[in-house]
Amino acid sequence: MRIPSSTRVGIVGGGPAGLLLARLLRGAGIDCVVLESRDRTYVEQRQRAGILEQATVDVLRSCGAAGRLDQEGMAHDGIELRWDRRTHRIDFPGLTGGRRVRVYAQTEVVKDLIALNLADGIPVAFGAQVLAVEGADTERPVVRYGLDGGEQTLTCDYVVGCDGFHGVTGRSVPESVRTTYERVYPYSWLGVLAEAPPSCDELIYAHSPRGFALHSMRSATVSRLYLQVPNGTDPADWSDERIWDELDARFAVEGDWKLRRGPITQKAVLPMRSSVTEPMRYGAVFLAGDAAHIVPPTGAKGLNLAVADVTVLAAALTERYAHGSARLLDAYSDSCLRRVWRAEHFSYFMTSTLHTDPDQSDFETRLQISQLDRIATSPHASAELAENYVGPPIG
Ligand code: FAS
Ligand code: PHB
Repeated sequence: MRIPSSTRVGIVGGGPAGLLLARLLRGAGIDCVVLESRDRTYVEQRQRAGILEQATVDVLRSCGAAGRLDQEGMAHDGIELRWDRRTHRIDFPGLTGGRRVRVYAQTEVVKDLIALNLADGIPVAFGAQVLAVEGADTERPVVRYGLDGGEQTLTCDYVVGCDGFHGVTGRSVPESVRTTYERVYPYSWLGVLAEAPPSCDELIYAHSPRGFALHSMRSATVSRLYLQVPNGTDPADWSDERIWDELDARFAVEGDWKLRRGPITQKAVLPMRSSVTEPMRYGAVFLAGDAAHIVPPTGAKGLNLAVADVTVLAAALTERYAHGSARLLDAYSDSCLRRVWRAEHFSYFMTSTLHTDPDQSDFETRLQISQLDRIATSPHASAELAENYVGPPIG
């Protein structure tokens, strides 16, 4: 595919944020280019999120990217919390006036967006390593990138950094105007993909003295599971049997529920971090998704926040080009950060309530148990969790 040397909006990163932004801009008749450093196969296979909020589903539908999601996505009306061999179900529709979530893997969202964008002729360059974004404080910022052994430039009206936590676009925001708020957690997640039918129709979030565990799924035959492990854990130290035995111990509950086992096909350790970079805009450069903020995956917010950011930004760019007004562009950072900080707090709440910090005191453990008891016995506490989990409308 020929990549032009100039465009209206240069998008750095071809993950969900960059790919969806490109699709929304194309729908508004705004030319853009996506520059992705990895190859297509790598981006499509990268195991990540699994839960889509209703607002995310609505946006994907609005731009014609929900065909397979509507066929294969699994609507979920609740989650189960487990602790102290007890269980409590959070009823999303009952507590939020009908809202629910869908299980549909990020890998599938990315595959759908790439196929649709390429079919519509949106320039998506794979193997394009962005080296720098220059002139952020000018009217014609330039993206410098390497492709096929040579160096190219892309001159833009605007550049949007959708290049994730380790991206380069954020560096074009001078340190003098940039503030990063961060918390690194004293544990990580060992995530596994197993050829085992889900052991429950819904997700199970389990608190245990041995550490947190999460039961999720990808289909009727594939389970997605996570367990809290020390930072620096090597996945190779965890045999299939050790993983299943540990999950069994952490999901233990009264009654005859049984964890269904099967061959584990993927194992990876991912660190847990909360991080927000403010502002999410500097001059002609905008940040969206993980390039601007990171949440621990306990609240299933990362992908959904990325979708919300680019939906707000696409509307702002549409107003700019259709009506010549920069009003929404000027409001982008503040309006996104309100949603971001709400999701940061919820993700921190779910993580600190459900995980067992190796250095925590017995007093802190009792506080966690008390919080879980409160959720189980108070419809207001359950509703607060449900509202945050299903997420607010976008805009
Ligand atoms: P992404 O990181 O997905 O995409 C950024 C893209 O930019 C990548 O494709 C990268 O290759 C590219 N890029 C980077 N630097 C570049 C450069 N210099 N030039 C060109 N391209 C460049 N969220 C959940 O809600 N639930 C989960 O269970 C969950 N699990 C996760 C597991 C892991 C291991 C990680 C890292 C994240 C997880 N997340 C989860 C969060 C995740 O889903 C992100 O929120 C989501 O990928 C955000 O999408 P993007 O902002 O597009 O960033
Ligand atoms: C997943 O299915 O990958 C998943 C679901 C919920 C989470 C985190 C990950 O909170």
